[in-house]
Amino acid sequence: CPSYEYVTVEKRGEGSCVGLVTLNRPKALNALCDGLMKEVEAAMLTLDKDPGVAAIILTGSEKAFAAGADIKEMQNKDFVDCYMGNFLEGWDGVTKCKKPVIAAVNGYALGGGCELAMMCDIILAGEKARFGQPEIALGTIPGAGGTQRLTRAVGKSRAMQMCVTGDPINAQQAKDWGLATSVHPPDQLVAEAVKLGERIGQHSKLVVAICKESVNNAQELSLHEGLHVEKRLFYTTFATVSIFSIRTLFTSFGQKNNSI
Ligand code: CO8
Repeated sequence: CPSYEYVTVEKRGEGSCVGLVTLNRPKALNALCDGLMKEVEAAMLTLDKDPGVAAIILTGSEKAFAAGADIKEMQNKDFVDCYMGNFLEGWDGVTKCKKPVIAAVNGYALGGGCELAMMCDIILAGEKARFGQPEIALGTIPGAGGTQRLTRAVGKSRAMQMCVTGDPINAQQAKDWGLATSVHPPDQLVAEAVKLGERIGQHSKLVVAICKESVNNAQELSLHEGLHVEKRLFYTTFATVSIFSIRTLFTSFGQKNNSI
């Protein structure tokens, strides 16, 4: 792996099949500066291309997943800087991964930190996690999905309340509201995410990627279009090695082939 300043990259789990990207800017509570976001994209896409990796985890520290966009980097920008400089352009690298991305969120996930977690496919929360969109208190609004992905995840009334008050929710609320799938003790969170990644790794990488594409279409397409594309993607799986190996499994108890 290339060397990074703001993230660390490892492989964990059985057969090193789970990529782990850890935000590592502790003095600023993993505030998302431009350099960090570029490294997140590079690290995620490197793991996404690694044929041995089945799923990727994005995590931070026990105190902070990420405390938002870097306020110091943002504070002197004016409208022209933002508009002409395409501020936040390219900060959505996580969404370009074909493999499932699991956010393991301990501590603060605020502003851009909450938005970054929501760019992932599955969120697991540590017991002390706090999810919030506090931009309103800074005189701005969420700019990387906080009004959009959050609304799709928790519904309009809850998202509206979070965005217009700026008040965070805790891990249990995040789970109850469907933002996170489960809550774990902080020191076990990454291990739980690795287990989930290993579980995903028991299936065909190709079919998992197709499945992820189809689930994500539900966020983008009408039901009619989504069902149509789902059916087409379903048909494509009948052209894969995986389905042939399942046929073998049913006929001669052969091993399921998850290497493709
Ligand atoms: N930016 C820059 N530095 C930060 C940030 C931040 N967002 N958050 C914390 N820090 C720094 C502090 O300045 C401090 O540094 P120093 O010691 O040099 O002064 C260090 O981290 C520790 O912070 P605190 O002393 O404040 O730690 P506390 O434990 O007392 O408080 C909090 C923790 C509550 C998280 C507090 O730090 C805080 O409120 N931070 C700001 C949270 C916030 O408002 N975030 C939203 C930012 S706006 C935004 O994210 C716009 C979205 C843009 C899209 C991004 C797309 C991915």
